[in-house]
Amino acid sequence: MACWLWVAWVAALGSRALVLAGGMLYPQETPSRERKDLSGLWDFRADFSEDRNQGFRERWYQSPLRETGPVLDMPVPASFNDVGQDAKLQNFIGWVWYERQVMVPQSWARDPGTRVMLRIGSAHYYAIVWVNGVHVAEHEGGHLPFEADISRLLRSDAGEPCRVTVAINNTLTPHTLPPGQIEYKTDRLRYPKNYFIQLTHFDFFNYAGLHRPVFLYTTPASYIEDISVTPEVAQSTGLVNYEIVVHGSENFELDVLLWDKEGRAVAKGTGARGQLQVPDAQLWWPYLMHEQPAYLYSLEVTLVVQTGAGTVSDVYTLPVGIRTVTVTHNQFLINGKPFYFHGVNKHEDSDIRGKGFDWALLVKDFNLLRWLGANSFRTSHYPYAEEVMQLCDRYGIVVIDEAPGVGIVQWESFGNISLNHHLEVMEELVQRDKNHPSVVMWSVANEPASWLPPAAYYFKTLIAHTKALDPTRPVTFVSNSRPEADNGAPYVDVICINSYYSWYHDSGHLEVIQLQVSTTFENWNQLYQKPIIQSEYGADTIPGFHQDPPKMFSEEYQKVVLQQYHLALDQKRKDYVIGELIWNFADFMTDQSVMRVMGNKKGIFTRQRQPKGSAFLLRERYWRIANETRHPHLAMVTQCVENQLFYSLN
Ligand code: GCB
Repeated sequence: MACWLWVAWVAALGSRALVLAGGMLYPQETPSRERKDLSGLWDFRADFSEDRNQGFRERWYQSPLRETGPVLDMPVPASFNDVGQDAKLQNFIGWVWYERQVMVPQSWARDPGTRVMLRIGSAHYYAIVWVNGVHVAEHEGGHLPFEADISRLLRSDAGEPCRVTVAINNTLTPHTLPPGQIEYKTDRLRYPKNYFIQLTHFDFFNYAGLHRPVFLYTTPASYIEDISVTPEVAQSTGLVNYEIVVHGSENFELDVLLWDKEGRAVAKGTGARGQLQVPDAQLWWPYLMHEQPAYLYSLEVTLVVQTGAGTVSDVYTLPVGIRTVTVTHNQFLINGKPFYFHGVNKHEDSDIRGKGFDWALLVKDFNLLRWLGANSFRTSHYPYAEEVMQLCDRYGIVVIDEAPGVGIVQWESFGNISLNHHLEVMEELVQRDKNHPSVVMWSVANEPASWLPPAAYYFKTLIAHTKALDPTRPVTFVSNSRPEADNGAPYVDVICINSYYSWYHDSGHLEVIQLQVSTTFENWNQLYQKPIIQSEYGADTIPGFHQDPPKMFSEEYQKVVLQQYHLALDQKRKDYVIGELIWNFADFMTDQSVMRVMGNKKGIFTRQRQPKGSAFLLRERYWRIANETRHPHLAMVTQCVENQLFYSLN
């Protein structure tokens, strides 16, 4: 269970954030820190026993896993579901066991001045971790990192391999995020003994396993625990407010240096808190909004501590983008200029690796996004890997950072147990992602049953808490409710609405889309006067299916759905509609059902990242919208793209 503790209210009513105990800086190699990546093959076993508890009864963590029974080779990072040929493992619910033996450098184990951390990027859903048979960590939630200090354990077993055991349970309950429930089928005429299935209220496969890198890393015993950076802009001067938390010493010096891309030190400071001033700052601009988007400075923090043994230092370097975000009643401003989200919704999903992190896939996705002219995406429906967020910073792709609050539709998922967990998850998410300039808004949930009465208190509390954690970013949740019935909408800064006209409603009737989209926008606008994002729209499309006149599931139908939405969006986007995010970037896997043909096919790219016809349509649109900024450089780029389209069409 995550255990952030409040340590202080820092000016609760001011613009300063609540300060949380503990940091979650991404492990980095620096002059004072080393890192070991535990990616590769791990030993693995799923506990198929009737109660799934054999592993705990027999204490599989106490000796090497292969000594307690057969093991499989399991790649990390990856979901365990799709790498084998066994349907039972693919659909397994319960505890699985991962184990890896690793040799750590002697200096790590022997030097009392070295702190060694074990950090797990994501273990879906509930994880318990042992090192050499000793319990070191437990964590709830499949999409955020957690870590354990294992220095003392290594010291007592110096010279021995370090055995890391992780037990992971993918069971979802009404109080997990996302919620789910186990349904026991007791009719013995229809189901075998002890038969149960996992029900979920979301539309993606509940992949599980060690989904992201596992690292061992070191810091000195006194170390930089956390850095928080909040940028401001005053005319042409960039202001970088920083706050540094040091652990392990009361007696220290902190030096802070801000480097530009050319390697020039442009500002410096000392102490745990301060403001750096950068004259003529290069702002962090979104992709296609500026000829030099995504400008990143580097904030180098050096901690110096005097110990009995001499001087010890710790160094950490954080990429920093200077940009501001403001929301008015009808605009979303980045650096004071109106920003229009023309982007996508994604999933962490691909063949074989499921939700497992993969650099090649990630780079391909970013290349596709930029090809498309997409300037943004939403991390539907859970936080993505930290490496994804780093690339967003680097490429200028703007992010709506979503918590795993998807499928909150049952009454009991609005109670205090669920709410408390949701508050903790927001703390973990903000703690992890607060310094990314690409993150411009938090989304606390997707399509909750916000029409239920308890949703009012739930979202009021959740959104207020998120704003207290981060007063610099707007907060939303994504709704599929009617405006007058939505009990959470009063608390959001931006209205995000999903709709599937001519798909789930009026199926096949393309002619109603424009009217229905416009009416929906008007209704929301009349009630709230807040900016609106069309946060999902789309149609399932089987690549290679063609029908003219268009019919559902054909490539032509998907294109017309998009075109009809675009007509309505174009009427309102100069007014109060501030964005459009297609559902979905790529096809993705779901549970099996009569509604899904090998998963959800609403991607504009296939699951293998090949374009459907609609990808070209969207590309033409996104570049055209970007060009409306009339930046000469962009006009040129757009012209090239149009020529390219022309040539590829003729
Ligand atoms: C939605 C959900 C998304 C689904 C999509 C669909 O409203 O937010 O998770 O995948 O619709 O295709 O049904």
